[in-house]
Amino acid sequence: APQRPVVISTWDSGVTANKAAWATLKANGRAIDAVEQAGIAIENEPSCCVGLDGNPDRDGFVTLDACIMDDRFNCGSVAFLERIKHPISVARKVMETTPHVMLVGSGAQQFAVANGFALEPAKLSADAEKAYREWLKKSEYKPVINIENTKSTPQRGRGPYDPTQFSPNYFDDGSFNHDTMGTVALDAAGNLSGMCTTSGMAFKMRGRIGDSPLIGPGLYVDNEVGAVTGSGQGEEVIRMCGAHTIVEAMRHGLSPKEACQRAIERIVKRDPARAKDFQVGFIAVNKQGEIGAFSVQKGFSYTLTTATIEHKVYQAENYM
Ligand code: SD4
Repeated sequence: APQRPVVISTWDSGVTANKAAWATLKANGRAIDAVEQAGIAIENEPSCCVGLDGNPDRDGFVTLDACIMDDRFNCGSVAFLERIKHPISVARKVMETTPHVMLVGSGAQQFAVANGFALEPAKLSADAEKAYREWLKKSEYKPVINIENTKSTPQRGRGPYDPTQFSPNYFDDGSFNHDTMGTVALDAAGNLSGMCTTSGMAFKMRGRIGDSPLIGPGLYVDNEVGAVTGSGQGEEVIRMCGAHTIVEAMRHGLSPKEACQRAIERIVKRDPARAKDFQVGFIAVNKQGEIGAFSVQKGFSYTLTTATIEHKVYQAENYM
């Protein structure tokens, strides 16, 4: 018999997300409501990594990306959104009250404010302020030689864009300072939904968005098959259309873990040498309530909650 309800979130901070989702799921609530609650909870969590407490872009501004998808291919997304506390709820509003899927930047902010979301002060959290000051030191003093012109985009006097500074989230000891939370859930009625919310890669170029607000790469839900989201270097996920690729692999018979593994292998295969320097991890749940995860590097964890498993954190298997 299918195991349901079930909810799985990226990382160990998935405990916060799953607790919020479970309150809805255990009361026979809908998966779409559960995953939105997961997003709200994690965007509220000052010790976490996403939402307005996250790290800023290289110009010092926090810019948020989020998306949500239900069991009927309805989806909503916001990207490059500033000064709004709950991008996941704005994404849901886009899904439910507009003819569009995605709003970005000032348009997304205008839509949020028109729908009653407060415009928060443009202020960094203490942790983000500290991290940004640290980053600025290196970015100012580290000379960058021989990078191609396309990557040398001077901005506000901070010198050329240094690609070696772009993945500061992955450390040599294998730990990973993530900034994205994704949740996928199967509810008691057997319907799937998912969400993803992020402040994006720390110290990204201004205006950059990753995979996390993109329906297809960062999140995909097909209610006949399964739901997938992930975390990590967004550019690598976008080019392989990660989440959708995994849903399709499950459609063709792979288990959630096998499907995640196959997508990770494809990402690594493109450039195995470069793959040593970035992290990507996926989580998946299928229509039967089976779950799986796989990542490039060690250190990717996920949190699982079912009727018998109470917010338990597991390490995903990995390629390296
Ligand atoms: C991005 N996927 O903006 C996000 C970053 C991330 O843990 O997942 N960090 O590319």
